[in-house]
Amino acid sequence: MLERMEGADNGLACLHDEDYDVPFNKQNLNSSMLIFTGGRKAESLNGEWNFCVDLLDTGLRQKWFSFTPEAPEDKTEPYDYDPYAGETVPVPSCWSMLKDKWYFFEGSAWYTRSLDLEEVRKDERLFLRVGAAQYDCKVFLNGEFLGNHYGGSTPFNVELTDHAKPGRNWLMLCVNNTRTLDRVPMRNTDWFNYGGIYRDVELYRTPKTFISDFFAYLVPDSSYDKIAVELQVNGPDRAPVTVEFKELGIKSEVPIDEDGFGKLVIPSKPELWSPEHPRLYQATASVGEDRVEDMIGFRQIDQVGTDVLLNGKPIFFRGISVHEDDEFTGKVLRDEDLEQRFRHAKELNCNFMRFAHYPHDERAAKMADREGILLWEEIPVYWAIDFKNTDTLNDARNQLQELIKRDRNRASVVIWSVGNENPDTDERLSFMKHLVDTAKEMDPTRLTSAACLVNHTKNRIEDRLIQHINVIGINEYYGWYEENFDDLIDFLDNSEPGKPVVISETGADGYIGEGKLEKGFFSESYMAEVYRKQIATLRQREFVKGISPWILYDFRVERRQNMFQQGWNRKGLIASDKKTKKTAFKLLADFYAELKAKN
Ligand code: GCB
Repeated sequence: MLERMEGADNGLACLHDEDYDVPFNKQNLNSSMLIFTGGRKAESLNGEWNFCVDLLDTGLRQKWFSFTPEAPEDKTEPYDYDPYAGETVPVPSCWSMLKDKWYFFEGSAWYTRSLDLEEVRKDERLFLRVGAAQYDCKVFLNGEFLGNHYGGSTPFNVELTDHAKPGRNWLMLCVNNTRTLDRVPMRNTDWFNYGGIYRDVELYRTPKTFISDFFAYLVPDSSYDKIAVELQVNGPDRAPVTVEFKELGIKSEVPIDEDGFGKLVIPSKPELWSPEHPRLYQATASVGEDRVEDMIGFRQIDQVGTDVLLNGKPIFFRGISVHEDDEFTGKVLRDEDLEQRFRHAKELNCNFMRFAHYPHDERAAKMADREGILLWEEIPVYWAIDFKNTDTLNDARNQLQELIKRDRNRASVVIWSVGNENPDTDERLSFMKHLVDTAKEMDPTRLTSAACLVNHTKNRIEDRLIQHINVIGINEYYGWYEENFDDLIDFLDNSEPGKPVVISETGADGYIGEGKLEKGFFSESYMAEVYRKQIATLRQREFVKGISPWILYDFRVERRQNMFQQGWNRKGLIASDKKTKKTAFKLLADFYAELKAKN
Protein backbone atom coordinates (compact mmCIF):
# COMPACT_ATOMS: atom_id res chain seq x y z
CA MET A 1 0.00 0.00 0.00
CA LEU A 2 1.73 3.11 -1.24
CA GLU A 3 -1.27 5.41 -1.41
CA ARG A 4 -0.69 8.69 0.39
CA MET A 5 -3.22 10.99 2.03
CA GLU A 6 -2.34 14.17 3.92
CA GLY A 7 -3.29 14.14 7.59
CA ALA A 8 -4.77 10.61 7.73
CA ASP A 9 -3.94 8.82 11.00
CA ASN A 10 -5.13 5.56 9.61
CA GLY A 11 -2.86 4.47 6.81
CA LEU A 12 -5.61 2.48 5.16
CA ALA A 13 -7.96 5.47 4.99
CA CYS A 14 -6.48 6.52 1.72
CA LEU A 15 -7.43 3.21 0.11
CA HIS A 16 -11.04 4.16 0.69
CA ASP A 17 -10.67 7.76 -0.39
CA GLU A 18 -12.68 8.34 -3.53
CA ASP A 19 -12.18 12.11 -3.39
CA TYR A 20 -8.49 11.72 -4.09
CA ASP A 21 -8.84 13.73 -7.30
CA VAL A 22 -10.73 16.72 -5.85
CA PRO A 23 -7.59 18.78 -5.10
CA PHE A 24 -6.53 18.26 -8.71
CA ASN A 25 -9.71 19.49 -10.32
CA LYS A 26 -9.45 23.28 -10.15
CA GLN A 27 -10.06 23.92 -13.87
CA ASN A 28 -8.00 27.06 -13.38
CA LEU A 29 -6.29 26.65 -16.75
CA ASN A 30 -9.02 28.22 -18.81
CA SER A 31 -9.77 30.83 -21.44
CA SER A 32 -8.78 33.69 -19.15
CA MET A 33 -5.20 32.36 -19.28
CA LEU A 34 -5.06 31.73 -23.01
CA ILE A 35 -2.32 33.76 -24.63
CA PHE A 36 -2.17 35.05 -28.18
CA THR A 37 0.83 33.30 -29.75
CA GLY A 38 0.76 34.51 -33.38
CA GLY A 39 4.29 35.51 -34.40
CA ARG A 40 5.85 34.46 -31.10
CA LYS A 41 8.88 32.20 -30.98
CA ALA A 42 7.93 28.77 -29.66
CA GLU A 43 10.27 26.22 -28.15
CA SER A 44 8.82 22.85 -29.06
CA LEU A 45 8.39 20.19 -26.39
CA ASN A 46 7.20 17.64 -28.92
CA GLY A 47 9.12 14.38 -28.99
CA GLU A 48 9.42 11.33 -26.78
CA TRP A 49 7.89 11.54 -23.31
CA ASN A 50 7.84 8.83 -20.64
CA PHE A 51 4.40 7.29 -20.57
CA CYS A 52 2.20 5.03 -18.51
CA VAL A 53 -1.52 4.28 -18.63
CA ASP A 54 -3.11 4.34 -15.19
CA LEU A 55 -6.58 2.83 -15.15
CA LEU A 56 -7.14 3.08 -11.39
CA ASP A 57 -5.66 6.56 -10.93
CA THR A 58 -2.93 5.05 -8.82
CA GLY A 59 -0.69 7.97 -9.78
CA LEU A 60 -2.94 10.52 -8.10
CA ARG A 61 -3.59 8.27 -5.11
CA GLN A 62 0.13 7.52 -4.62
CA LYS A 63 1.26 10.97 -5.76
CA TRP A 64 3.66 9.76 -8.44
CA PHE A 65 4.34 13.41 -9.26
CA SER A 66 6.11 13.80 -5.90
CA PHE A 67 8.70 11.12 -6.70
CA THR A 68 12.20 12.32 -7.45
CA PRO A 69 14.49 10.72 -10.02
CA GLU A 70 16.66 8.07 -8.40
CA ALA A 71 18.52 5.06 -9.63
CA PRO A 72 16.54 1.85 -8.86
CA GLU A 73 19.22 0.65 -6.47
CA ASP A 74 19.05 3.91 -4.46
CA LYS A 75 15.30 3.85 -3.88
CA THR A 76 14.26 3.66 -0.24
CA GLU A 77 10.68 2.45 -0.81
CA PRO A 78 8.98 0.08 -3.23
CA TYR A 79 7.16 1.86 -6.06
CA ASP A 80 4.43 1.07 -8.55
CA TYR A 81 5.68 3.38 -11.28
CA ASP A 82 8.85 5.31 -11.99
CA PRO A 83 7.95 8.44 -14.00
CA TYR A 84 11.61 8.94 -14.91
CA ALA A 85 12.22 5.57 -16.55
CA GLY A 86 10.52 3.05 -18.79
CA GLU A 87 8.32 3.22 -21.82
CA THR A 88 8.12 6.34 -24.00
CA VAL A 89 5.59 7.61 -26.57
CA PRO A 90 5.77 10.48 -29.04
CA VAL A 91 3.96 13.74 -28.35
CA PRO A 92 1.76 14.62 -30.17
CA SER A 93 -0.02 11.30 -30.55
CA CYS A 94 -3.19 9.45 -29.59
CA TRP A 95 -2.39 6.49 -27.35
CA SER A 96 -5.29 4.58 -28.89
CA MET A 97 -3.29 4.41 -32.12
CA LEU A 98 0.05 3.39 -30.61
CA LYS A 99 -0.59 -0.09 -29.23
CA ASP A 100 -3.46 -2.53 -29.61
CA LYS A 101 -3.74 -2.84 -25.84
CA TRP A 102 -4.40 0.90 -25.56
CA TYR A 103 -6.99 1.05 -28.35
CA PHE A 104 -10.05 1.30 -26.11
CA PHE A 105 -8.23 2.57 -23.04
CA GLU A 106 -10.20 5.24 -21.15
CA GLY A 107 -8.69 6.64 -17.99
CA SER A 108 -5.62 8.53 -16.87
CA ALA A 109 -2.23 8.37 -18.50
CA TRP A 110 0.99 10.01 -17.33
CA TYR A 111 3.40 11.87 -19.57
CA THR A 112 6.76 12.93 -18.13
CA ARG A 113 9.72 14.75 -19.61
CA SER A 114 12.70 16.80 -18.50
CA LEU A 115 12.95 20.49 -19.22
CA ASP A 116 16.41 21.96 -19.26
CA LEU A 117 15.86 25.64 -18.80
CA GLU A 118 17.92 28.75 -18.75
CA GLU A 119 17.09 31.00 -15.85
CA VAL A 120 13.85 32.93 -16.27
CA ARG A 121 15.20 36.48 -16.14
CA LYS A 122 13.61 39.13 -13.89
CA ASP A 123 12.10 40.87 -16.92
CA GLU A 124 10.72 37.65 -18.39
CA ARG A 125 7.81 35.25 -18.02
CA LEU A 126 7.59 31.64 -19.06
CA PHE A 127 4.48 29.84 -20.29
CA LEU A 128 3.66 26.31 -21.28
CA ARG A 129 1.12 25.85 -24.07
CA VAL A 130 -0.67 22.59 -24.78
CA GLY A 131 -2.45 22.60 -28.16
CA ALA A 132 -4.98 19.95 -27.05
CA ALA A 133 -5.15 17.02 -24.65
CA GLN A 134 -8.22 14.81 -24.43
CA TYR A 135 -10.00 15.57 -21.98
CA ASP A 136 -8.78 16.55 -18.51
CA CYS A 137 -5.12 17.55 -18.31
CA LYS A 138 -3.40 18.07 -14.94
CA VAL A 139 -0.06 19.82 -14.97
CA PHE A 140 2.76 19.21 -12.47
CA LEU A 141 6.17 20.86 -12.51
CA ASN A 142 8.89 19.48 -10.21
CA GLY A 143 6.18 17.77 -8.17
CA GLU A 144 4.04 20.88 -7.78
CA PHE A 145 0.46 20.82 -9.05
CA LEU A 146 -0.12 23.93 -11.21
CA GLY A 147 -3.67 23.29 -12.36
CA ASN A 148 -5.85 21.42 -14.78
CA HIS A 149 -7.74 22.06 -18.00
CA TYR A 150 -11.06 20.63 -19.15
CA GLY A 151 -12.00 20.20 -22.78
CA GLY A 152 -10.37 17.92 -25.30
CA SER A 153 -9.97 20.17 -28.32
CA THR A 154 -8.87 23.64 -27.28
CA PRO A 155 -5.45 24.97 -26.27
CA PHE A 156 -4.42 26.15 -22.82
CA ASN A 157 -1.53 27.90 -21.12
CA VAL A 158 0.14 27.51 -17.75
CA GLU A 159 2.49 30.12 -16.37
CA LEU A 160 5.74 28.52 -15.19
CA THR A 161 7.61 31.74 -14.31
CA ASP A 162 7.61 31.31 -10.54
CA HIS A 163 7.84 27.55 -10.59
CA ALA A 164 10.63 26.73 -13.01
CA LYS A 165 14.26 26.62 -11.88
CA PRO A 166 17.44 27.04 -13.90
CA GLY A 167 18.76 23.68 -15.10
CA ARG A 168 16.79 20.46 -15.02
CA ASN A 169 13.06 20.52 -14.33
CA TRP A 170 10.52 17.73 -14.65
CA LEU A 171 7.19 18.28 -16.30
CA MET A 172 4.39 15.75 -15.80
CA LEU A 173 1.00 15.86 -17.45
CA CYS A 174 -1.77 13.53 -16.35
CA VAL A 175 -4.30 13.23 -19.17
CA ASN A 176 -7.67 11.58 -18.57
CA ASN A 177 -10.14 10.76 -21.36
CA THR A 178 -12.86 9.09 -19.28
CA ARG A 179 -16.36 9.90 -20.54
CA THR A 180 -18.48 11.14 -17.67
CA LEU A 181 -22.02 12.41 -17.35
CA ASP A 182 -20.98 15.98 -16.60
CA ARG A 183 -18.50 16.45 -19.44
CA VAL A 184 -18.85 18.05 -22.88
CA PRO A 185 -19.40 15.83 -24.81
CA MET A 186 -21.06 13.39 -22.44
CA ARG A 187 -20.70 9.60 -22.74
CA ASN A 188 -22.32 8.77 -26.04
CA THR A 189 -20.88 10.18 -29.26
CA ASP A 190 -20.68 9.07 -32.86
CA TRP A 191 -16.92 9.55 -33.05
CA PHE A 192 -13.99 7.77 -31.43
CA ASN A 193 -12.79 8.74 -27.98
CA TYR A 194 -9.09 9.05 -28.76
CA GLY A 195 -6.91 9.73 -25.73
CA GLY A 196 -3.71 11.67 -25.34
CA ILE A 197 -1.80 14.87 -26.01
CA TYR A 198 -2.44 15.07 -29.71
CA ARG A 199 -1.44 18.62 -30.61
CA ASP A 200 1.81 20.55 -30.10
CA VAL A 201 3.28 21.26 -26.68
CA GLU A 202 5.41 24.40 -26.53
CA LEU A 203 7.15 26.89 -24.28
CA TYR A 204 6.92 30.63 -24.75
CA ARG A 205 8.99 33.39 -23.13
CA THR A 206 7.44 36.84 -22.95
CA PRO A 207 8.39 40.15 -21.38
CA LYS A 208 6.81 41.02 -17.99
CA THR A 209 4.06 42.93 -19.79
CA PHE A 210 2.92 41.32 -23.00
CA ILE A 211 0.02 41.30 -25.47
CA SER A 212 -2.22 38.46 -24.41
CA ASP A 213 -5.03 39.03 -26.90
CA PHE A 214 -5.24 40.66 -30.33
CA PHE A 215 -8.47 40.75 -32.36
CA ALA A 216 -8.86 42.78 -35.57
CA TYR A 217 -11.95 42.91 -37.76
CA LEU A 218 -13.90 44.90 -40.27
CA VAL A 219 -16.57 46.89 -38.41
CA PRO A 220 -19.78 45.11 -39.49
CA ASP A 221 -21.83 48.21 -40.37
CA SER A 222 -21.95 47.64 -44.15
CA SER A 223 -19.74 50.62 -44.91
CA TYR A 224 -16.61 48.46 -45.31
CA ASP A 225 -14.42 51.39 -44.31
CA LYS A 226 -13.35 50.80 -40.70
CA ILE A 227 -11.15 48.27 -38.97
CA ALA A 228 -11.56 47.67 -35.24
CA VAL A 229 -8.73 46.42 -33.08
CA GLU A 230 -9.28 44.95 -29.62
CA LEU A 231 -6.31 44.20 -27.41
CA GLN A 232 -5.51 42.89 -24.00
CA VAL A 233 -2.19 43.20 -22.21
CA ASN A 234 -1.08 41.11 -19.28
CA GLY A 235 1.42 42.54 -16.78
CA PRO A 236 2.05 45.72 -14.84
CA ASP A 237 2.56 48.27 -17.65
CA ARG A 238 -0.20 50.17 -19.37
CA ALA A 239 1.75 51.74 -22.23
CA PRO A 240 -0.20 52.11 -25.49
CA VAL A 241 0.16 49.27 -27.98
CA THR A 242 1.25 50.05 -31.54
CA VAL A 243 -0.74 48.25 -34.21
CA GLU A 244 0.39 48.16 -37.80
CA PHE A 245 -1.20 46.98 -41.03
CA LYS A 246 1.65 47.85 -43.40
CA GLU A 247 -0.14 47.21 -46.69
CA LEU A 248 -3.00 49.45 -45.54
CA GLY A 249 -0.66 52.22 -44.44
CA ILE A 250 -1.89 51.96 -40.84
CA LYS A 251 0.28 52.57 -37.81
CA SER A 252 -1.78 53.53 -34.75
CA GLU A 253 -1.40 53.67 -31.00
CA VAL A 254 -4.06 51.89 -28.98
CA PRO A 255 -4.45 53.27 -25.44
CA ILE A 256 -4.74 50.59 -22.75
CA ASP A 257 -7.06 51.03 -19.78
CA GLU A 258 -6.43 50.15 -16.13
CA ASP A 259 -7.72 46.63 -16.63
CA GLY A 260 -5.37 46.02 -19.53
CA PHE A 261 -7.91 46.38 -22.36
CA GLY A 262 -7.71 48.63 -25.41
CA LYS A 263 -9.92 49.22 -28.43
CA LEU A 264 -9.50 51.43 -31.46
CA VAL A 265 -11.52 51.93 -34.63
CA ILE A 266 -9.35 52.90 -37.59
CA PRO A 267 -10.68 54.29 -40.91
CA SER A 268 -9.51 51.99 -43.68
CA LYS A 269 -10.87 50.35 -46.82
CA PRO A 270 -9.17 46.98 -47.16
CA GLU A 271 -9.84 44.70 -50.11
CA LEU A 272 -12.53 42.36 -48.88
CA TRP A 273 -11.83 38.70 -48.16
CA SER A 274 -14.03 36.15 -49.94
CA PRO A 275 -13.67 32.58 -51.23
CA GLU A 276 -12.89 34.00 -54.70
CA HIS A 277 -10.44 36.53 -53.31
CA PRO A 278 -8.97 35.33 -50.01
CA ARG A 279 -6.94 38.46 -49.38
CA LEU A 280 -5.02 38.53 -46.09
CA TYR A 281 -3.13 41.41 -44.56
CA GLN A 282 -0.17 41.25 -42.26
CA ALA A 283 -1.04 42.72 -38.87
CA THR A 284 1.34 43.37 -36.01
CA ALA A 285 0.90 44.65 -32.46
CA SER A 286 3.81 45.67 -30.28
CA VAL A 287 4.51 47.13 -26.88
CA GLY A 288 7.98 47.47 -25.32
CA GLU A 289 9.90 44.34 -26.27
CA ASP A 290 6.77 42.40 -27.06
CA ARG A 291 5.52 41.84 -30.60
CA VAL A 292 2.82 39.60 -32.06
CA GLU A 293 1.58 39.20 -35.60
CA ASP A 294 -1.12 37.58 -37.67
CA MET A 295 -2.43 37.36 -41.23
CA ILE A 296 -5.95 38.75 -41.19
CA GLY A 297 -8.73 38.97 -43.76
CA PHE A 298 -11.59 41.48 -43.61
CA ARG A 299 -15.14 40.61 -44.56
CA GLN A 300 -18.70 41.01 -43.36
CA ILE A 301 -21.21 38.20 -42.90
CA ASP A 302 -24.90 38.85 -42.17
CA GLN A 303 -28.17 37.06 -41.88
CA VAL A 304 -31.12 38.95 -43.31
CA GLY A 305 -34.42 37.05 -43.34
CA THR A 306 -33.71 33.71 -44.99
CA ASP A 307 -30.53 35.01 -46.64
CA VAL A 308 -26.89 34.85 -45.71
CA LEU A 309 -24.92 37.76 -47.11
CA LEU A 310 -21.18 37.80 -47.55
CA ASN A 311 -19.94 41.34 -48.10
CA GLY A 312 -23.52 42.34 -48.87
CA LYS A 313 -24.17 39.64 -51.48
CA PRO A 314 -26.31 36.51 -50.99
CA ILE A 315 -24.23 33.39 -50.70
CA PHE A 316 -25.01 29.67 -50.84
CA PHE A 317 -22.80 27.40 -48.77
CA ARG A 318 -21.56 24.57 -50.99
CA GLY A 319 -20.24 22.57 -48.10
CA ILE A 320 -18.95 19.31 -46.77
CA SER A 321 -18.64 18.17 -43.16
CA VAL A 322 -15.39 16.72 -41.89
CA HIS A 323 -14.15 15.06 -38.70
CA GLU A 324 -10.59 15.17 -37.44
CA ASP A 325 -9.82 11.50 -37.87
CA ASP A 326 -7.12 9.41 -39.45
CA GLU A 327 -6.83 5.68 -39.96
CA PHE A 328 -3.30 5.57 -38.54
CA THR A 329 -2.84 8.62 -36.34
CA GLY A 330 -6.34 9.30 -34.99
CA LYS A 331 -6.67 13.00 -34.28
CA VAL A 332 -3.09 13.91 -35.14
CA LEU A 333 -3.08 15.61 -38.52
CA ARG A 334 0.05 16.59 -40.42
CA ASP A 335 0.14 19.62 -42.72
CA GLU A 336 -0.12 17.25 -45.71
CA ASP A 337 -3.34 15.76 -44.30
CA LEU A 338 -4.86 19.18 -43.93
CA GLU A 339 -3.74 20.21 -47.40
CA GLN A 340 -5.31 17.05 -48.78
CA ARG A 341 -8.56 17.87 -46.94
CA PHE A 342 -8.76 21.25 -48.67
CA ARG A 343 -7.78 19.74 -52.02
CA HIS A 344 -10.67 17.32 -51.77
CA ALA A 345 -13.05 20.10 -50.75
CA LYS A 346 -11.95 22.08 -53.80
CA GLU A 347 -12.42 19.05 -56.05
CA LEU A 348 -15.98 18.97 -54.74
CA ASN A 349 -16.29 22.65 -55.73
CA CYS A 350 -16.96 23.57 -52.12
CA ASN A 351 -16.80 27.06 -50.68
CA PHE A 352 -17.71 25.87 -47.15
CA MET A 353 -16.78 23.23 -44.60
CA ARG A 354 -18.34 22.17 -41.35
CA PHE A 355 -15.60 21.25 -38.86
CA ALA A 356 -17.56 18.73 -36.78
CA HIS A 357 -18.12 18.22 -33.82
CA TYR A 358 -15.41 20.00 -31.80
CA PRO A 359 -12.67 22.56 -32.45
CA HIS A 360 -10.25 21.25 -35.06
CA ASP A 361 -6.51 21.92 -35.17
CA GLU A 362 -5.88 25.66 -35.38
CA ARG A 363 -3.76 25.19 -38.51
CA ALA A 364 -6.90 24.12 -40.38
CA ALA A 365 -8.65 27.49 -40.03
CA LYS A 366 -5.44 29.28 -41.02
CA MET A 367 -5.34 27.16 -44.15
CA ALA A 368 -9.02 27.89 -44.83
CA ASP A 369 -8.19 31.61 -44.66
CA ARG A 370 -5.59 31.13 -47.36
CA GLU A 371 -7.63 28.69 -49.46
CA GLY A 372 -10.84 30.73 -49.39
CA ILE A 373 -13.05 28.13 -47.73
CA LEU A 374 -15.73 29.41 -45.36
CA LEU A 375 -15.98 27.55 -42.06
CA TRP A 376 -18.54 26.46 -39.54
CA GLU A 377 -16.75 25.77 -36.26
CA GLU A 378 -18.37 24.14 -33.25
CA ILE A 379 -18.03 22.93 -29.70
CA PRO A 380 -18.99 19.40 -28.66
CA VAL A 381 -22.34 20.18 -27.04
CA TYR A 382 -23.50 16.97 -28.68
CA TRP A 383 -26.61 14.85 -28.04
CA ALA A 384 -27.15 14.31 -24.30
CA ILE A 385 -25.48 16.88 -22.08
CA ASP A 386 -26.14 17.53 -18.39
CA PHE A 387 -27.91 20.79 -19.22
CA LYS A 388 -28.97 21.52 -15.65
CA ASN A 389 -25.42 21.29 -14.29
CA THR A 390 -23.77 24.70 -13.95
CA ASP A 391 -20.29 23.13 -13.91
CA THR A 392 -21.08 21.57 -17.26
CA LEU A 393 -22.24 24.94 -18.59
CA ASN A 394 -19.01 26.53 -17.37
CA ASP A 395 -17.01 23.85 -19.11
CA ALA A 396 -18.95 24.25 -22.39
CA ARG A 397 -18.70 28.03 -22.18
CA ASN A 398 -14.99 27.84 -21.53
CA GLN A 399 -14.45 25.59 -24.56
CA LEU A 400 -16.38 28.10 -26.65
CA GLN A 401 -14.38 31.03 -25.28
CA GLU A 402 -11.11 29.27 -25.98
CA LEU A 403 -12.19 28.47 -29.52
CA ILE A 404 -13.31 32.04 -30.17
CA LYS A 405 -10.14 33.53 -28.68
CA ARG A 406 -8.06 31.17 -30.77
CA ASP A 407 -9.81 31.65 -34.11
CA ARG A 408 -11.58 34.98 -34.19
CA ASN A 409 -8.99 36.54 -36.48
CA ARG A 410 -9.84 33.94 -39.10
CA ALA A 411 -11.99 35.55 -41.81
CA SER A 412 -12.89 32.07 -43.07
CA VAL A 413 -14.80 31.26 -39.88
CA VAL A 414 -18.30 32.65 -40.39
CA ILE A 415 -20.36 30.50 -38.02
CA TRP A 416 -19.98 29.52 -34.36
CA SER A 417 -22.18 26.54 -33.73
CA VAL A 418 -23.13 25.87 -30.13
CA GLY A 419 -24.72 22.42 -30.29
CA ASN A 420 -25.76 19.34 -32.19
CA GLU A 421 -29.11 17.53 -31.90
CA ASN A 422 -29.91 18.25 -28.26
CA PRO A 423 -33.39 17.69 -26.80
CA ASP A 424 -35.61 20.76 -26.59
CA THR A 425 -35.94 21.16 -22.81
CA ASP A 426 -36.06 24.35 -20.75
CA GLU A 427 -32.64 23.55 -19.28
CA ARG A 428 -31.15 23.04 -22.69
CA LEU A 429 -32.65 26.28 -23.97
CA SER A 430 -31.19 28.32 -21.15
CA PHE A 431 -27.81 26.53 -21.45
CA MET A 432 -27.66 27.21 -25.19
CA LYS A 433 -28.78 30.79 -24.81
CA HIS A 434 -25.85 31.39 -22.48
CA LEU A 435 -23.53 30.03 -25.13
CA VAL A 436 -25.05 32.12 -27.92
CA ASP A 437 -24.81 35.24 -25.74
CA THR A 438 -21.17 34.47 -24.99
CA ALA A 439 -20.39 34.11 -28.69
CA LYS A 440 -22.14 37.39 -29.50
CA GLU A 441 -20.39 39.26 -26.67
CA MET A 442 -16.95 38.06 -27.68
CA ASP A 443 -17.42 38.43 -31.40
CA PRO A 444 -19.71 40.82 -33.31
CA THR A 445 -18.49 39.52 -36.68
CA ARG A 446 -19.97 36.05 -36.98
CA LEU A 447 -23.28 34.23 -37.15
CA THR A 448 -24.44 31.67 -34.62
CA SER A 449 -25.96 28.32 -35.37
CA ALA A 450 -26.65 24.82 -34.07
CA ALA A 451 -27.91 21.56 -35.54
CA CYS A 452 -31.56 22.01 -34.50
CA LEU A 453 -34.49 19.69 -34.10
CA VAL A 454 -37.23 18.31 -36.26
CA ASN A 455 -40.68 17.46 -34.90
CA HIS A 456 -41.08 14.02 -36.45
CA THR A 457 -44.81 13.78 -35.78
CA LYS A 458 -45.55 17.03 -37.57
CA ASN A 459 -42.57 16.47 -39.86
CA ARG A 460 -41.35 20.05 -39.66
CA ILE A 461 -38.52 22.13 -38.20
CA GLU A 462 -39.40 22.86 -34.59
CA ASP A 463 -36.93 24.00 -31.98
CA ARG A 464 -37.15 26.89 -29.52
CA LEU A 465 -33.43 27.49 -29.93
CA ILE A 466 -34.10 28.93 -33.39
CA GLN A 467 -35.19 32.27 -31.92
CA HIS A 468 -31.67 32.81 -30.51
CA ILE A 469 -29.49 31.84 -33.48
CA ASN A 470 -28.94 33.22 -36.99
CA VAL A 471 -28.67 30.09 -39.08
CA ILE A 472 -30.73 26.94 -38.56
CA GLY A 473 -28.65 23.83 -38.97
CA ILE A 474 -30.71 20.76 -39.86
CA ASN A 475 -29.31 17.25 -39.90
CA GLU A 476 -31.70 15.22 -42.02
CA TYR A 477 -31.32 11.63 -43.16
CA TYR A 478 -34.34 11.12 -45.40
CA GLY A 479 -33.60 8.04 -47.43
CA TRP A 480 -31.47 6.61 -44.62
CA TYR A 481 -32.67 6.80 -40.99
CA GLU A 482 -36.00 8.18 -42.28
CA GLU A 483 -36.68 5.47 -44.80
CA ASN A 484 -39.39 7.26 -46.71
CA PHE A 485 -37.50 9.71 -48.86
CA ASP A 486 -40.63 11.55 -49.94
CA ASP A 487 -41.05 12.76 -46.37
CA LEU A 488 -38.25 15.21 -47.14
CA ILE A 489 -40.47 17.01 -49.59
CA ASP A 490 -43.25 17.09 -47.03
CA PHE A 491 -40.81 18.25 -44.35
CA LEU A 492 -39.63 21.16 -46.46
CA ASP A 493 -43.21 22.07 -47.36
CA ASN A 494 -44.26 22.04 -43.70
CA SER A 495 -41.39 24.16 -42.41
CA GLU A 496 -41.50 27.91 -42.36
CA PRO A 497 -38.21 28.71 -40.72
CA GLY A 498 -38.03 32.48 -41.33
CA LYS A 499 -34.23 32.18 -41.15
CA PRO A 500 -31.67 30.58 -43.45
CA VAL A 501 -31.44 26.81 -43.18
CA VAL A 502 -28.19 24.99 -43.73
CA ILE A 503 -28.57 21.24 -44.16
CA SER A 504 -25.71 20.60 -41.77
CA GLU A 505 -25.85 16.84 -42.40
CA THR A 506 -27.38 14.43 -44.85
CA GLY A 507 -26.02 11.24 -46.33
CA ALA A 508 -25.90 7.47 -46.21
CA ASP A 509 -23.34 4.76 -45.50
CA GLY A 510 -21.60 3.26 -48.51
CA TYR A 511 -19.18 0.42 -47.88
CA ILE A 512 -16.71 -0.31 -50.66
CA GLY A 513 -14.35 -2.82 -49.03
CA GLU A 514 -14.23 -6.60 -49.20
CA GLY A 515 -17.66 -8.19 -49.14
CA LYS A 516 -19.34 -5.02 -50.36
CA LEU A 517 -22.95 -5.16 -51.54
CA GLU A 518 -24.22 -4.23 -54.97
CA LYS A 519 -27.50 -2.83 -53.69
CA GLY A 520 -29.46 -1.98 -50.54
CA PHE A 521 -28.35 -0.34 -47.29
CA PHE A 522 -24.57 0.10 -47.04
CA SER A 523 -24.00 -0.33 -50.76
CA GLU A 524 -22.28 2.41 -52.70
CA SER A 525 -25.17 2.51 -55.16
CA TYR A 526 -27.75 3.06 -52.40
CA MET A 527 -25.63 5.88 -51.01
CA ALA A 528 -25.41 7.45 -54.48
CA GLU A 529 -29.17 7.20 -54.89
CA VAL A 530 -29.72 9.05 -51.61
CA TYR A 531 -27.41 11.80 -52.85
CA ARG A 532 -29.23 12.01 -56.20
CA LYS A 533 -32.58 12.44 -54.51
CA GLN A 534 -31.31 14.87 -51.88
CA ILE A 535 -29.69 17.07 -54.51
CA ALA A 536 -32.81 17.09 -56.67
CA THR A 537 -35.02 18.06 -53.72
CA LEU A 538 -32.89 20.49 -51.73
CA ARG A 539 -32.02 22.61 -54.74
CA GLN A 540 -35.65 23.65 -55.10
CA ARG A 541 -36.05 25.19 -51.65
CA GLU A 542 -35.71 28.90 -51.31
CA PHE A 543 -34.81 28.93 -47.60
CA VAL A 544 -32.07 26.29 -47.93
CA LYS A 545 -28.95 28.43 -48.03
CA GLY A 546 -26.36 25.75 -47.79
CA ILE A 547 -25.64 22.05 -47.57
CA SER A 548 -22.78 20.25 -45.85
CA PRO A 549 -23.38 16.53 -46.36
CA TRP A 550 -22.12 13.99 -43.90
CA ILE A 551 -19.15 13.51 -44.52
CA LEU A 552 -15.86 13.88 -46.43
CA TYR A 553 -14.06 10.78 -45.09
CA ASP A 554 -15.18 7.58 -43.36
CA PHE A 555 -14.33 7.91 -39.67
CA ARG A 556 -13.68 5.59 -36.77
CA VAL A 557 -16.32 5.06 -34.10
CA GLU A 558 -16.85 2.47 -31.39
CA ARG A 559 -20.63 2.16 -31.67
CA ARG A 560 -20.91 0.96 -35.27
CA GLN A 561 -20.13 -2.70 -35.51
CA ASN A 562 -22.15 -4.36 -38.29
CA MET A 563 -20.19 -6.30 -40.91
CA PHE A 564 -20.00 -3.29 -43.25
CA GLN A 565 -19.04 -0.86 -40.52
CA GLN A 566 -16.60 -2.78 -38.27
CA GLY A 567 -15.89 0.21 -36.09
CA TRP A 568 -16.35 2.85 -38.81
CA ASN A 569 -19.01 5.27 -39.91
CA ARG A 570 -19.06 4.71 -43.69
CA LYS A 571 -20.83 7.88 -44.77
CA GLY A 572 -17.61 9.32 -46.20
CA LEU A 573 -17.61 10.45 -49.80
CA ILE A 574 -14.08 9.11 -49.62
CA ALA A 575 -13.11 5.89 -47.82
CA SER A 576 -10.90 5.84 -44.72
CA ASP A 577 -7.74 5.56 -46.88
CA LYS A 578 -8.56 9.18 -47.86
CA LYS A 579 -7.99 8.23 -51.49
CA THR A 580 -10.80 6.06 -52.78
CA LYS A 581 -13.77 8.14 -53.85
CA LYS A 582 -17.27 6.73 -53.80
CA THR A 583 -19.81 7.40 -56.58
CA ALA A 584 -21.57 10.09 -54.54
CA PHE A 585 -18.40 12.21 -54.59
CA LYS A 586 -18.85 13.00 -58.26
CA LEU A 587 -22.58 13.59 -57.90
CA LEU A 588 -21.97 16.26 -55.29
CA ALA A 589 -19.03 17.75 -57.20
CA ASP A 590 -21.18 18.10 -60.34
CA PHE A 591 -24.04 19.69 -58.41
CA TYR A 592 -21.71 22.18 -56.77
CA ALA A 593 -19.99 22.92 -60.11
CA GLU A 594 -23.36 23.86 -61.51
CA LEU A 595 -24.16 26.12 -58.55
CA LYS A 596 -20.72 27.68 -58.72
CA ALA A 597 -21.14 28.47 -62.40
CA LYS A 598 -24.41 30.26 -61.66
CA ASN A 599 -22.85 32.56 -59.06
C1 GCB B 1 -25.87 12.64 -36.89
C2 GCB B 1 -24.79 13.15 -36.00
C3 GCB B 1 -23.43 12.70 -36.48
C4 GCB B 1 -23.48 11.24 -36.87
C5 GCB B 1 -24.44 11.10 -38.04
C6 GCB B 1 -24.63 9.65 -38.47
O1 GCB B 1 -26.96 13.16 -36.90
O2 GCB B 1 -24.82 14.53 -35.85
O3 GCB B 1 -22.49 12.92 -35.46
O4 GCB B 1 -22.22 10.73 -37.19
O5 GCB B 1 -25.71 11.58 -37.66
O6 GCB B 1 -23.84 9.16 -39.27
O7 GCB B 1 -25.55 9.02 -37.98
